[in-house]
Amino acid sequence: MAGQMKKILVIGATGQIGSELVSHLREDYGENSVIGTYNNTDPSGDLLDGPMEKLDVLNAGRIGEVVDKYEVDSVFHLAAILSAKGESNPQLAFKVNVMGTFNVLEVGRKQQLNRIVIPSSIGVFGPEVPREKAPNETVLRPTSMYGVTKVTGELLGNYYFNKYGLDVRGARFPGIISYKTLPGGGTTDYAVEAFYKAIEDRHYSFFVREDTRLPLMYMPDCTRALIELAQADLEDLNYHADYNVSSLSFSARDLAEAIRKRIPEFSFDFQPDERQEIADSWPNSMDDTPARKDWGWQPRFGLEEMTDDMIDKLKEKLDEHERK
Ligand code: AKB
Repeated sequence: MAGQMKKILVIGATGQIGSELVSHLREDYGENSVIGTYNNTDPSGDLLDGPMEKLDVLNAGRIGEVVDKYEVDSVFHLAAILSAKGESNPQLAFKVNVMGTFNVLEVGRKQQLNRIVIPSSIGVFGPEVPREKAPNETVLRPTSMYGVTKVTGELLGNYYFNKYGLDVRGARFPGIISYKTLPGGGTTDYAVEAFYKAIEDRHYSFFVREDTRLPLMYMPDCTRALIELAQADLEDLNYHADYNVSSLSFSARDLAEAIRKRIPEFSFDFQPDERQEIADSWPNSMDDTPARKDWGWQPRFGLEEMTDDMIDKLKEKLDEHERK
């Protein structure tokens, strides 16, 4: 049932995670063995070092065609509408997230793919879940459409594994902090925007309260988690589409102070908007014991290391843009 990953399709390759995952996978598997797809955002930079295809996840036939063309055996399906954008257009979020995932799973079933990896999110949790160390196994009653679609994706993934033997894997990711590609339309976007604004404008108005504490993760840990989960032995996995993966947990004020320690002129305030309600429905931290036990998950970046690295790399990137 479980085969090796040799030809990998990354759907949503121009997004925040995809744009970094593709280069890591190409380092490991070879440039021509990792095919990226994009829809609304054209690819640029190192994404163009290997094959790229335009693809809409709502077009199942086209997914099948690309899988055939490159003899793909494994898929990372990253295309999704995030939580805040999903609340302003729940119908679109349902269509893209649920029907897109369904289409990918159906292609996986019909074309007998070896592996499908689909990130889930802390969005699956709702207000009833323990705020601290939300367990892997708990009631999933999210209050956002994004959460509804992510729970559906997990259930579908587990269903396809049990019913058809399709090797579907997924982890519940926290908010991801990164400097290469901006996230678009998430509730945890403040944790990325704060860095840009601190460097460019020296001021940031957080759109959440200062005591808002959420699970977060630095991108190098995120791409490593995805690859390690994908490479794990199937026999070791006690879960499939729904592993908690935990790393950082800090408040908006903690983040602001960590940035100010490195950029003393940085000033900030807190002006919560409608995204606060989504943030309040999510836990502060997750218990990821099953991921640690089953496939050896271990985060590497703490708040201090992440902040140092983020500021260095982002300054480099913004300087380079200015020079061009
Ligand atoms: C969002 O805020 O919607 C995402 C997520 C936590 O899944 N970053």
